[in-house]
Amino acid sequence: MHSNHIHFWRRNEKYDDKIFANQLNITEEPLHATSVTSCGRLCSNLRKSSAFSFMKNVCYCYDSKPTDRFVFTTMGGVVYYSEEPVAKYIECADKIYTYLGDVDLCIKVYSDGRNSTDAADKCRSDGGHLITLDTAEKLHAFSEFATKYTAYHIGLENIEGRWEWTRDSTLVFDPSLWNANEPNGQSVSPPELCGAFFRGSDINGMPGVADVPCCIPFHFVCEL
Ligand SMILES: [Ca+2]
Repeated sequence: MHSNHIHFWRRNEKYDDKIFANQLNITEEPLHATSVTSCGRLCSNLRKSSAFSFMKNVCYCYDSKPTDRFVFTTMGGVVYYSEEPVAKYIECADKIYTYLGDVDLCIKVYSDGRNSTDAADKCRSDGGHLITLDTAEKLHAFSEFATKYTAYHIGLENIEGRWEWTRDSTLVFDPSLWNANEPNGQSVSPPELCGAFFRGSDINGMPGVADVPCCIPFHFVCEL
């Protein structure tokens, strides 16, 4: 699954009054911190940090959560925190995205026109990506939000003749997602090397994807 969940520190009394240093600590020496909050902030800035303990001005950042198997030193007054993933729908609401529970997608539709590169940049600045609509279920779920006869940039690109989802190139592109008569390479210069969501190109208004020029500004859809 995606590793895009944000995290927060949760107080974990279970390991209070214990120091797990020398087995789990990320830095050789404990860090100096003036409060639990600043200790948490220091540890958040260290890659891989997923737990910490704090006492007075002494802050240990751990690279994994202690378990009962680990050796510890007893030290009264130590408080212990560990990192917990935030549920996706909470993260979604925090960033003013819309959560589509049926397909577990957290999306935002932008209606200012951008080319594919600028659209991807905007999604990244939200901490996300251009949306991956790799299944018919996701296409249909998103189509509720899409205006008919309007193209939306999504995270699909033609890389050396192969259609790839930009977020995860190991996902296999399902050709049944194409709109009727797509991909048609209608424009030659610029070539149609980006995939866009489009609804309404056939008589049933079925949602699907179409090949479009990457440089043309369209609405776009980000997901977290
Ligand atoms: Ca086309």
